[in-house]
Amino acid sequence: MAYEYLITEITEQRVGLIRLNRPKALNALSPELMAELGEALMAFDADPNVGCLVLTGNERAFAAGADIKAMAQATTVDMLNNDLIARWETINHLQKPIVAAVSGFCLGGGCELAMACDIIVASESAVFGQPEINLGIIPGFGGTQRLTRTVGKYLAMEMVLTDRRLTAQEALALGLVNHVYPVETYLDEALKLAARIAAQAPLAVRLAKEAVRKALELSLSEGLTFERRLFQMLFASADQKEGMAAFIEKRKPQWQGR
Ligand code: DAK
Repeated sequence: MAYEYLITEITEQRVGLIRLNRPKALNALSPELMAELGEALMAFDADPNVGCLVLTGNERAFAAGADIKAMAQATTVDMLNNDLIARWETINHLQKPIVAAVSGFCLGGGCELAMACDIIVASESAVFGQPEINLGIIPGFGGTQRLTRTVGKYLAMEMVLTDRRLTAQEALALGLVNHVYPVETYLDEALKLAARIAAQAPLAVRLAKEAVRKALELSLSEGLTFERRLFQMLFASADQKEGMAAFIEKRKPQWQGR
């Protein structure tokens, strides 16, 4: 499908790549772009030829936030509009893992979008921040919640209250990103990582993602019970039989996704 604000492709390694493509506006996340992103995410999530997704921007900007020009005159009712929220929330409902490949500005809604992904690969030029306070607003898509759970209360407070920004190396040290690579290679490295995931048993990948994400929401005992149920469920899959038989027979497994 052709998009106006995105470039998408499926690689030979079963990775669904989505590039945000509003370079002149530093990939500001307009309602139109977010509508397309919601569609592209859902399409790749449903596509059996895709095992893992990668979301990226360009070298200068992953995304400099939600589109301020599109939001400047908005009312509370506009902001409560279900359609708008749904466009942003699609990423929270993906069954397949999604890797953010971040370079340059990763600010406001851009940082929140990256944090909504499952793994973050950054270039050395990436800058993470929540500058909403400069606009008289606060983060609205997880910037006070996901960021705090990752970097802790005190730093999150400083970032949200003063627009303190993190370099890629700081983000790496804080566990906000998985890897930092040179600008020339960060996207290839993100694609390689996604390809490794896409080569695994699809059902196990899906349930592993679900279980790890639940760890942030459930108590330990609820989480352990949840994990055990998913673990037990996988013993009904052909891929569990195949994976273990392949190990014993010293060969590569052939996954069927069922
Ligand atoms: N929105 C619209 N346009 C933007 C933009 C943005 N966020 N960021 C940059 N641009 C545009 C600039 O206006 C400029 O356009 P022209 O003037 O050329 O037409 C072009 O991109 C290049 O930007 P600059 O000329 O400013 O470039 P610089 O290198 O000088 O500066 C910058 C780069 C990233 C430091 C600067 O552009 C900047 O500060 N941008 C704004 C960053 C920001 O404040 N971001 C947070 C926005 S608020 C929600 C979901 C999401 C959100 C809230 C709720 N729900 C689902 C409820 C998120 C809110 C936000 O993200």
